[in-house]
Amino acid sequence: MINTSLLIFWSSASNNNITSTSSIKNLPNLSWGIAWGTESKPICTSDDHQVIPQICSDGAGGAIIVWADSRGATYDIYAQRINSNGDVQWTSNGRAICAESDFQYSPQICSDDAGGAIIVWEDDRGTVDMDIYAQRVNSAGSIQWTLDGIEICGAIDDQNYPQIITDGSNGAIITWQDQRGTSNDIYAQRVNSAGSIQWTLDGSAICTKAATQKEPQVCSDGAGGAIITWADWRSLSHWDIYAQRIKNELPTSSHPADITTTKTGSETINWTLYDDCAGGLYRVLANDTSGNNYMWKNWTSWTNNITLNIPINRTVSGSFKYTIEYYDDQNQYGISDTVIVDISGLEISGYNILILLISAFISLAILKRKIKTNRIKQRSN
Ligand SMILES: [Ca+2]
Ligand SMILES: [Ca+2]
Ligand SMILES: [Ca+2]
Ligand SMILES: [Ca+2]
Repeated sequence: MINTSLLIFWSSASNNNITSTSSIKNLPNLSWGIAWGTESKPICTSDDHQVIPQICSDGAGGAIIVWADSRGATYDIYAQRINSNGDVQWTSNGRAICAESDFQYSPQICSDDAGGAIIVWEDDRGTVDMDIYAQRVNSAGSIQWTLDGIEICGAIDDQNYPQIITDGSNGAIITWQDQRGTSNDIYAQRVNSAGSIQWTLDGSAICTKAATQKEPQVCSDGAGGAIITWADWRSLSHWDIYAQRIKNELPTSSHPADITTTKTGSETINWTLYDDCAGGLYRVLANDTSGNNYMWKNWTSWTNNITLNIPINRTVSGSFKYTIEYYDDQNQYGISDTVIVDISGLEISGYNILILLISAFISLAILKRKIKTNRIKQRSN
């Protein structure tokens, strides 16, 4: 039997509280029906107003819900997690995601793909205009980034209407409408799992055409980037719809010069890897004297624009190829790079060692014999 429920949330005009119920569709041979009783489950019923609820899955059959909340002196952002029975999992009436003294509103939420969520909102703290802030909360309701959120965009004039999706690496891609220029435009920013912004400070411009661009929506492009669409007044006579993709750039590698060195040299292969985000993993393959590849350095993390200084295998002389393979934090591979290393120096093979040992043994025997002969001569004298 298929038992699927759809969680539906609304804010009631009569009391401005957050309420939920389950779906109401009846299909033959399917078990559809409300699961939590006709009264629905209370999520937050505290005094004052709770509005603009938004929801995402908690990845465990329940959900995380966020809303704007006027219980304090100004609107704040609160959230609550519920399990599959609709029972609240965190502090009664929700935990504060941002209770900063100024105005926070228009929250949006996406899963962090780890049982928690990333939440974004408009925020007018400290200035006369709106900015964009975000916070990550884990499955237990503990905030993960700076108290009251990190700044996603603090540019002049208003930034409004944020939207958010997961970036597939426990971070998020966020877009909003932005009035920093002469007209409303569309900007976007990526934030990683640790709360560090990944693109240009205050966001990458998605569309800065004349006239108004507003109300963006965003979805993943399936490769670490996003596709964003919005309403556009560029015709100056009617609203149109436009879209743009912001893509995850593939990582790239420097190409260090080939190296000619000796067994006692000290050079390293100084690859540097670059990416539009934080980095990823790399490995180095080398070939042995038979030309077969082997793993010289297993998968290791790399950081954007930090030189790697890979040591060289100096145990035998010859010409060897070292090849770096690498990918970024979205598992997108860059083009591998190869450096040729020529090593010179005296070979001490097993055969040579045997010859040396035999020579030493013979020399020692001859020496002993000479000493013995001398002693006999001395006695006979
Ligand atoms: Ca507030
Ligand atoms: Ca602003
Ligand atoms: Ca514009
Ligand atoms: Ca990248």
